[in-house]
Amino acid sequence: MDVTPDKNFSDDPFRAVIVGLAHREQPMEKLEEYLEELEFLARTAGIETVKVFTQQLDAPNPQTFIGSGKVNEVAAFAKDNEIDYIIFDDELSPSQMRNLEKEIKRKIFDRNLLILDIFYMRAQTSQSKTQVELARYEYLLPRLTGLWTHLERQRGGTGTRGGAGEKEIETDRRIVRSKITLLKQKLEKIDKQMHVQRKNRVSMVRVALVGYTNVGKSTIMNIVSKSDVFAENKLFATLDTTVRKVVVKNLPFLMADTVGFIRKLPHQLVESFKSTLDETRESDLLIHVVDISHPQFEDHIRTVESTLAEIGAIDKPTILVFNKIDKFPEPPEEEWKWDGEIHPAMKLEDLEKSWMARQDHQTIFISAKQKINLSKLREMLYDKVKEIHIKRHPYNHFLYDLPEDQA
Ligand SMILES: Nc1nc2c(ncn2[C@@H]2O[C@H](COP(=O)(O)OP(=O)(O)OP(=O)(O)O)[C@@H](O)[C@H]2O)c(=O)[nH]1
Ligand SMILES: [Mg+2]
Repeated sequence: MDVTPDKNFSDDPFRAVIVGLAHREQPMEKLEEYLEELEFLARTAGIETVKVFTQQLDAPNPQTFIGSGKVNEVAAFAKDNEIDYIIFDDELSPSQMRNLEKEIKRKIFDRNLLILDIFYMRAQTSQSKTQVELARYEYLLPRLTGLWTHLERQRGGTGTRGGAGEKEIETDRRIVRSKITLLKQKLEKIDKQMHVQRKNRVSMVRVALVGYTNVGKSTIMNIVSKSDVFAENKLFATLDTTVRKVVVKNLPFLMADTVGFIRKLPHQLVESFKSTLDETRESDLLIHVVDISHPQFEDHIRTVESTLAEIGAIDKPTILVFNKIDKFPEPPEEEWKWDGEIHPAMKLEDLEKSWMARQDHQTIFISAKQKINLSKLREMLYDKVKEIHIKRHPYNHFLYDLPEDQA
């Protein structure tokens, strides 16, 4: 079989080709945005994108997703350019994956698999490790092919190629099925413990930071709680929920930093991350953080809201925090346009006006990095949390005495 030998993580980064398909439901300009995000995801997984292929079809090809001519083109490129992986932006059916692998002779990833791999690399606690492992096995089970072999299974994350026959694959399937059963049992046990832990702190108001990945949730958590949560310019820097006790003035409450959302989060992941997301579901107040400097921030808001709806956490009081105003790309003066609607050539000032005018959520514009408007955010948090706190504890227990000058 035409596959080059394995690489180690210490070697050069893995080399990949990205493939995207524009069709009736996904026009080319949307596709280009999505592929940019896919490239960022690949980079996060330590994979370098060497080339991007796109194709326009009426609908995906049921056998190979893209057309057969394009398959040959990708295969030839992969052969001539030492390509390790072929990454597709959309979910591939098990048979599409198999057919593509047979034709191109490279390991095929789709967006889901890539996200699952990144989660796998990032998982820290036994809860998130178990959750990701379970989600990954469930996704892989119908997709086990010659190139996803027993080696793959030991290694777990991205990497490792080798061939295997149908018999070996059948053995693999059996092993994977029994692993799934074991992981589910393990997770149930962990979930029970976590539930008890959460129950033990019900009396304090609980606030959860939610939002698209890489918007600055952990940075805000660090500043507000003065803690040290891992934040960096990579997707899914945070997988495990971190909860900190925060005190603003005389008011203590709990603040949770949670996993970021992304477009097309694999269903298996949302399923198995339900308990991590319990922190969000059980919180009293959401801080929905948005990266206002990102050209697709409105798409991001929609993705976050629909994921929140999926886990049953949408109807909560919410503060909408537009972060990274320092990076907001102001349009050139001659393009300024302001008619009360939201559109691309808007100044930050006008964007603020139109969002502030909306009644559904409280809104604030900040820069966590440049420390702009942070005291206003604290103030807003204080008011909201206090409102919830007083409703819950009308006799005021837990509120510390304020120093005289602040009373
Ligand atoms: N320019 C600018 N960058 C910021 C700001 N806030 C955060 N960042 C940067 O954005 C990147 C992502 O920040 P994180 O706090 O890790 O974001 P997150 O939402 O926790 O990301 P995940 O945990 O990966 O979902 C980091 O490189 C931050 O330094 C800001 O106000 N302005
Ligand atoms: Mg984070």
